[in-house]
Amino acid sequence: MNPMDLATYGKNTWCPGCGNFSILSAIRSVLAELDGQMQSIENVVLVSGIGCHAKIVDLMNVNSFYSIHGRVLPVATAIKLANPDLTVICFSGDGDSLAEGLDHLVFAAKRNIDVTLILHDNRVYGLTTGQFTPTSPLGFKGKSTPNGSFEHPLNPPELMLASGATYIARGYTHGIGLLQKLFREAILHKGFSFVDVLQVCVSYNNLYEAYNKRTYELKDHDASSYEEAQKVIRSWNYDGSDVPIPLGKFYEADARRLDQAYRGSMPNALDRDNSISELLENFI
Ligand SMILES: Cc1ncc(C[n+]2csc(CCOP(=O)(O)OP(=O)(O)O)c2C)c(N)n1
Ligand code: SF4
Ligand SMILES: [Mg+2]
Repeated sequence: MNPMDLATYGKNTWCPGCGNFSILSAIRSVLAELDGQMQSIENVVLVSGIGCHAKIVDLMNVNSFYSIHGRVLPVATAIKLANPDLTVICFSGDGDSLAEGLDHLVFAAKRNIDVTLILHDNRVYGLTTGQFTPTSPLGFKGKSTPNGSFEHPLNPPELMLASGATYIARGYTHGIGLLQKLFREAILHKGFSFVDVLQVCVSYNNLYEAYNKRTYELKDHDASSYEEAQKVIRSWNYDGSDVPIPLGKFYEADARRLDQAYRGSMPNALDRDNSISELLENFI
């Protein structure tokens, strides 16, 4: 399959220079490559939230569900539990999954549900034109913080490590080769996989210069060690300090998954021989 086989005639309204173009290109090539290797593209479902990031599903000729702001993971969880044979990939924003949808993100990691979440982390509300988000740096000046934000940013990979995610990585939209590698690994990983993508929003939070100067790719990092992962993740706290920013796979582990456990203990929801009353009997 050719990556352009996954293109649509949808109108692309992203600003010229937006980092979302790299995410789109990377996911198209990875899914085209995995088609047939992993399973057919017909068994892949994309789920998005609401924001500039979410428009990606309009541009992908793949089954998709355009959900509502903050609720990408409840929809993805339901799809995976109803049909565990599907590969479910979520596209979410930093506002989407770290503000309104934060509890869903923590619980998806805690449950280790076998879905992938790609976070378009532009560290701003892009679609609503420039308000600060949980990953905006201290002092960020935007529409809702004209005098600068007073809050310290969250460190999403650290939150994911503490919550139980079993694949955690960070990419940057100026490094498409690494993005492809991380997307491929995350999709093939069995369990909750989280890829934080430093996605530059050229219109409201243009961090190209800082990221080009400070990002580096991890070498000789032991991703099987929780302690090593914690150390490298904590080496940059999304603040404005001039420290190097590591990119790559931080952590990968094998652990019990919700979809596995659920399938073992509940009748298959897709089996038409199971009547609703039979299913409900499990809860009495
Ligand atoms: C339930 C609900 N709450 C709030 C909004 C308003 N809203 C739409 S997009 C958005 C912010 C998007 O920011 P982010 O998730 O970071 O995505 P980006 O646009 O930066 O890709 C908000 C607050 C909404 N549409 N629905
Ligand atoms: S507002 Fe920002 S995130 Fe949205 S399309 Fe434009 S550059 Fe991209
Ligand atoms: Mg955003």
